[in-house]
Amino acid sequence: MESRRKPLVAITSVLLFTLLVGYFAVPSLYITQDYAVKSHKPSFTAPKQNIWAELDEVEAQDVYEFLLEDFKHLNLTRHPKSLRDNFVNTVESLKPNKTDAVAYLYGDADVVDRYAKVSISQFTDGAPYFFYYTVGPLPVTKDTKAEPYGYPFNHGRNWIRSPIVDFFHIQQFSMNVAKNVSDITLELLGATVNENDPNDPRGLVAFPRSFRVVTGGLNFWLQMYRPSYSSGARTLLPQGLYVKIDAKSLDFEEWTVGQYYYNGLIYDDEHKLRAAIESPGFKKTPANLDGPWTDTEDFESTPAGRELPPPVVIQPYGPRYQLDRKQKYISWFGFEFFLTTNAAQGVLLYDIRFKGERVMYEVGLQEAMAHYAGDDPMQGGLEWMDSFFGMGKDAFELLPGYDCPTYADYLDSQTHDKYETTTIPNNICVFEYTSDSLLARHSAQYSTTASRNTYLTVRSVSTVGNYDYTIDYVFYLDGTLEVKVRASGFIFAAFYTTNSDKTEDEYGHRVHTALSTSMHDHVINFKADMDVAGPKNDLVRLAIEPITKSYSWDGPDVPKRNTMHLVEYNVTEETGLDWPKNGGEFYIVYSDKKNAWGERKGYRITSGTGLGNTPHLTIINSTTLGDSARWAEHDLWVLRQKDSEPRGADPFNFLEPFDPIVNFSQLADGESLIPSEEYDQDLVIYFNVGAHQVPTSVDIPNTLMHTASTSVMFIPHNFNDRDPSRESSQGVRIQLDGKKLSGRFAGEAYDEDASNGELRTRHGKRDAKTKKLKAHYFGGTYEKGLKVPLEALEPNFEGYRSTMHAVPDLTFNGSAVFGTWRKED
Ligand SMILES: *[C@@H]1O[C@H](CO)[C@@H](O)[C@H](O)[C@H]1NC(C)=O
Ligand SMILES: *[C@@H]1O[C@H](CO)[C@@H](O)[C@H](O)[C@H]1NC(C)=O
Ligand SMILES: *[C@@H]1O[C@H](CO)[C@@H](O)[C@H](O)[C@H]1NC(C)=O
Ligand SMILES: *[C@@H]1O[C@H](CO)[C@@H](O)[C@H](O)[C@H]1NC(C)=O
Ligand SMILES: *[C@@H]1O[C@H](CO)[C@@H](O)[C@H](O)[C@H]1NC(C)=O
Ligand SMILES: *[C@@H]1O[C@H](CO)[C@@H](O)[C@H](O)[C@H]1NC(C)=O
Ligand SMILES: *[C@@H]1O[C@H](CO)[C@@H](O)[C@H](O)[C@H]1NC(C)=O
Ligand SMILES: [Cu+2]
Repeated sequence: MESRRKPLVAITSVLLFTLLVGYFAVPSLYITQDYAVKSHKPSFTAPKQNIWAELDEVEAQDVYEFLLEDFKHLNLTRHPKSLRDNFVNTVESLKPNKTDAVAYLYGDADVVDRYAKVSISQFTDGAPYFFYYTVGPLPVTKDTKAEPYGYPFNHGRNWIRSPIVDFFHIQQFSMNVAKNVSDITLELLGATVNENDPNDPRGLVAFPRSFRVVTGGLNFWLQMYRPSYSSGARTLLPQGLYVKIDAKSLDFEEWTVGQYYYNGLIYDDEHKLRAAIESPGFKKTPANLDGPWTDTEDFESTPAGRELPPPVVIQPYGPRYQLDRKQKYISWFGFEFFLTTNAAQGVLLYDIRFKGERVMYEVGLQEAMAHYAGDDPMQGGLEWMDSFFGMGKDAFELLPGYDCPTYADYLDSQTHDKYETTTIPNNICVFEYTSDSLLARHSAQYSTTASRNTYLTVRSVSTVGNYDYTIDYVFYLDGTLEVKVRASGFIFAAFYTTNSDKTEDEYGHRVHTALSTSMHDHVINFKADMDVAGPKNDLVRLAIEPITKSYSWDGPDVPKRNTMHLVEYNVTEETGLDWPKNGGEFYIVYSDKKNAWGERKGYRITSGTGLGNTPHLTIINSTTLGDSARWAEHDLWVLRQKDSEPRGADPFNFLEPFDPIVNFSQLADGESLIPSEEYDQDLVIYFNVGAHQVPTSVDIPNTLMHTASTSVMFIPHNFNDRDPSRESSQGVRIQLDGKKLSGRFAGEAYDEDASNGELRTRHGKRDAKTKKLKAHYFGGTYEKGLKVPLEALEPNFEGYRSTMHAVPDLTFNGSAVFGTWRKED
C-alpha cells in the first residue's frame, strides 16, 4: 500500500527557485494520509506520452545554449538592460500540429518530435522587435534548427515591433513627473512621491496606463495612486490627478510632458494648473485615503457562530481518479485527458475522451480581457489582456483546505524567461468533490433512490495584478464538461470627484469618499477543439419554435393547435453566434456517427452555471482594442480546425492592437463548413466566459467569487445510448417495508433473491420480519467510523514560510512577454 504523501504547504519562493536547481531543495510541510484505510492508487501510467508537456529546465537550458550559439551574430546577452540589447526572451514548448499528434495518438506514428517556441528580442533598424522561432527537434543534436515561426500569424510574419524600449525609464519618467510637481501633488493630493521608497504608505506612485499604442511608440496617461498599506489595495487608491506623456519617440530623452487633468478640467501644463490652483474659486476634489476600509479581513468581529468552523469535506479512502504525475495524465470514471501549462495561457487540457470515445482534442484559455469605461483618462482607455502578463506565470500556489480541499493532489508548473526557469509549486489542484445536491433521485411509491453528484475538478488561480481568476475544468459522471471562471481580488476602481458637472455616475457606483466602481466587461476566451466521437463534426442550431398546426387527431374540435416543435439549422460557414433569446436554440456539435437509436452523437454547448449568460463585449469596435480581440464580439465561434491556426490570440496582441500578430477576423473569415475536398469537417469552437461587471459596495474590499462567475458547459446530447452516470454514480436505494412489490413496477414478478447479488448491502442484513434488504447501496460505502487527523479538517499553516509572489504590478515588468527586469549596475 502506497502511502500518499504530498506537500501540504510548500514554500513559494519564485526568486529562490530560480537560484536552486529544482524545488525539492525547498523545505515543505507534508501530511500523510494515514487515515486512508484502502489505497485506490496503484501505480498508474499514461497510455501515451504527454506530447504537449512544457519544457523542463534541462530542455530549456539546452534551447538557450543552442540559441546563444546559433544566433551568435546577434551578440545575444544573458543580462539584457533594455530592449536595445538582443537576448532570448521566452522559451516554451511548441504544441505539435494536431495532424501529427492524432497520428501518434490514434495511429501507428512514432511519438511526435519535441520543439520549442521561442521569442528573441532584437534591436533592428533603430527599434526593438520580438521574433518568434521554432527550435527542434529536441534534445538538441546536429539536426536541430531554429526556424522562423510565422505560419500561424497575420501575414505570416514572425515578429512584432515593441512600442517600448525601456521599462525603467517609463517608471522613472513617471515618478520624475510626479516629483517635479510635488508642490501640486501636496496641495491637491496631500502627498508627494518618495523616490527612496516608492511604497512609502504616505507617498504617491505614478501609474502609467501605457497601452494606448500609437504608431512607433506610446502616448500614455498616468494617474497618481496611493500605495496600499499591506493588502495590495492600490487599485482602490486612485487619486484625482492625471498627466499625459508623449512617449512616441524610442529615445526617452525626447519624451515630453503634456496636459494635466484634474476635476474634469484639462490644463495645458503644470504652470496653467498652478495658476488655476491659486486663482479664487478653484474647486478641489476630496482625498481618497487608505485606511481600514481597504482591509481584506475583519479579524475582530464575533457574530454568533463565527467561533465554530464550517463543515468540510474529507476523503478518507483516497481518490477514485488515477493520476500519472509524470505525464500529467488523469483518468476518472471514463474521462481521460492530458494536462499541460504554459506561461501565457496557464492550464491546457488535451485529448479528452469519455468512455473511450473522443470528445475534445484541446481545451484551454486563449486570452483574458477586461475592458473598462469611464469619463477620466485612466478608466476611459483602460483595457487589459492578461495573457500578456501571463495567466500561467501568474498562477501561484494554492492554499490547501481553502483554494482546494486538503486532500487534493497538487501539481507544479514551470515557466522559462531570460535564461531562467521558475517553478511554481502546487499551483494546479485535482480533486473530486461531492455536491450538496444529488445527480439524480426518485421517490416511487415503495422506494426512494438517490445518486450522488461527485465531480472531478482541475483548478488553478491566476493573480494578475489586482485580480484573481479561479479557473476550473469540471468533469461530471454523465460526460458533461464545464469550464468555469470566478473572479476575486481588488477591482480597478475610478477616482470619484463628487463633481456634479462630470458624467462619472454613468460609469459605476460611488463606493467610498472619493471612489467609484468602474464598469467593465470581462471577456475571457477559450478554444475548444471538438472531436465528438471523432474529428468529423458539424454545428447545428436546434431551435425550439412556436408553431400553429392542424393534427388529424384534433379533428374539428381544435382545427388549429398553437404549439411548438424542433427545427434544425445547419451552420454552414465560419461565424460568431450569440446565445439565443429565451434559450430558444441549442448549439450542438454533432458527430457523423450515430448512437443505438439512430440519433447523431453530439455535445451541446451552453452557457452554464454562475451569474446569468456568459457575456460578449458590449463595446462595438473598441477604440482601444482595434483588431486585437475580435473574438470578444460574440459568445461562441465555429471555425475550421487548421494546423496553421493553433491559437485565437497571442500575448503580443496587447502591444500592437491595430496590427495584431493574431487577427481573429482572419481566422473567422466565413469559410464554408460544408464538407469538401479542402474541409474534412474538423471544427473548432471558441467561446467566452466572463461578466459585465458593475461593481457595487459589496466589491469593497474584494469582489466575491460566488457571483463573479460564469461557465460554459459541454453536455452530452445523445452521445451515449443512455445515461452513463448510472454505471459510475454512488448512492442508495431504500426499499420500503411491508409491500410485496416494493420498489418495482406493477406487474413485475417479485423474486426475493434477484437483488442479492447485484446490489450491495451495508451489513448484508435482512429485515428480520420481511426478510427483505432494506437499503441497497451502489458503489462504495463507509463501513465504520474513522479517526480523522486534524490536518484533514484544518490545514496546518504553522511554520508556513514564503517569500514574495511575483504578482505583476501591471506595468510591463514581470509579464509573460517581457519577463522580469532587474536593475543592474
Ligand atoms: C556583434 O558584436 C560585434 C563585435 O563587437 C560587432 O561588430 C557586431 O556589429 C555586433 N552585431 C550586432 C548585431 O550587434
Ligand atoms: C521588475 O520586477 C522585479 C521583481 O518583482 C523587481 O525586482 C524589479 O525592480 C522590477 N523592475 C522595475 C523596472 O520595476
Ligand atoms: C523635471 O524637472 C527638471 C528640472 O526642471 C527637468 O529637467 C526634467 O526634464 C523634468 N522631468 C520630467 C520628467 O518632467
Ligand atoms: C444539415 O446537415 C445534415 C448533415 O450534414 C444534412 O443531412 C441535412 O440535409 C442538412 N440540412 C439542411 C437543411 O441543409
Ligand atoms: C472601427 O473603428 C476604426 C477606427 O477606430 C475604423 O477605421 C473602422 O472602420 C471601424 N470598423 C468598423 C467595422 O466599424
Ligand atoms: C504544422 O503545420 C503548419 C501549417 O500547416 C506547417 O506549416 C508546419 O510545417 C507543420 N509543422 C510540422 C512540424 O509539420
Ligand atoms: C483583420 O482581418 C480582417 C478580416 O480579414 C481585415 O478586414 C482587417 O483589416 C484585418 N486587420 C489588420 C490590422 O490586418
Ligand atoms: Cu472585474
